[in-house]
Amino acid sequence: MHLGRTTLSKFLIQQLKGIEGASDLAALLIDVAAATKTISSMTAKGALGGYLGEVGNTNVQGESQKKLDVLADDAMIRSCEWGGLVAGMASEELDEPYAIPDEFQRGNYLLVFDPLDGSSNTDVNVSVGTIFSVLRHDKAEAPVTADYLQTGRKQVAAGYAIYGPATMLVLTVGKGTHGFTLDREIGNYILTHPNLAIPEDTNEFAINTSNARFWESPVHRYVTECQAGRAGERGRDFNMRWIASMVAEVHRILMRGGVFMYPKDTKDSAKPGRLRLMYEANPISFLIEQAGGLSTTGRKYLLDVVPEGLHQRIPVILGSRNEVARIERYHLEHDAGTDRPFESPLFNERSLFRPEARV
Ligand code: AFP
Repeated sequence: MHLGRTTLSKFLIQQLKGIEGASDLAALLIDVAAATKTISSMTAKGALGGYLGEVGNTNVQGESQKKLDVLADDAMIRSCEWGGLVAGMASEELDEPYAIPDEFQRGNYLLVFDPLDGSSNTDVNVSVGTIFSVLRHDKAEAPVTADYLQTGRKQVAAGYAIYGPATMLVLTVGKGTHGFTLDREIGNYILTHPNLAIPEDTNEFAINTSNARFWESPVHRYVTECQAGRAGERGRDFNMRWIASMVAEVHRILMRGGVFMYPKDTKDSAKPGRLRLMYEANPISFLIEQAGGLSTTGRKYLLDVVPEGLHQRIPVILGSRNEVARIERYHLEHDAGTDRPFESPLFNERSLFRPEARV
């Protein structure tokens, strides 16, 4: 692979050699990439394109739709519906799966996507992204919702585009996780980050700490230990980040390691987590595992979760292998009742708050 000269098309031809349906899958990923270029140009124009602000209604998630949510959803559908490659599509923005119009042939893939993740950030100019997942559909009949409910292990491809200072596409077809940067002058994605590998250890965690009162105790235990820094259990200082755009958090973790947590919490009993399994957690987990990281609900690998609904939410803890394994151990110890009574390390024998420690 020649960095700086390998285009997405060339890369896919080389990566997909010997994979069943290689040419159709490559063609589909090129169509997805084309949609992300359209979305990139819209997010880059911002207010100048009249793309900011709300549409004025809510989506199936009960969240207010941004104009860019709808435009990005439309870009993904228009780019991928005509090529005879997909049997159907499912989107965060659509209550039901999208049926391919009769005028177009159906193919053997299901495309599932969040057209604009982090869209609450669009009006404040923070990086957002498109997340996509590709599953197979080997039936002649048009897919029904149940055909989409496959575990994450069944994905044949997954990726995201991140619309940041640079627009990048990060994807996997099951042979590692690779990053491409959009060269706007030639309108092509160029391979710039082949074979991404997440460091096994990290000193950086990402979680929305305003939800701390809703967390389960294993999460409390982990975060409190990180906050205690070198005076506490972990004996080293940690850093925290929270961008409120999952794609941006995950991209940082793929680039330099870290842990991202949107865990199960008691904020809303109807929602075991905030993130959606089919078009956020599963594709991202595929990328993370292919880059040597771990992705878990806290109690099981995310890619092994059997979906129950198209818009199902799920707890997500992912990133650097050794830290995620520690957090999972804390969950298992909690469930087994073997975790020692949790005391804040700020007041233990090594704390800074001992009388003689006061200077
Ligand atoms: P939006 O797409 O509604 O902005 O939600 C983004 C997201 O699903 C994910 O990208 C973030 O990590 C998470 O929500 C942020 O959630 P909080 O707003 O609760 O921090």
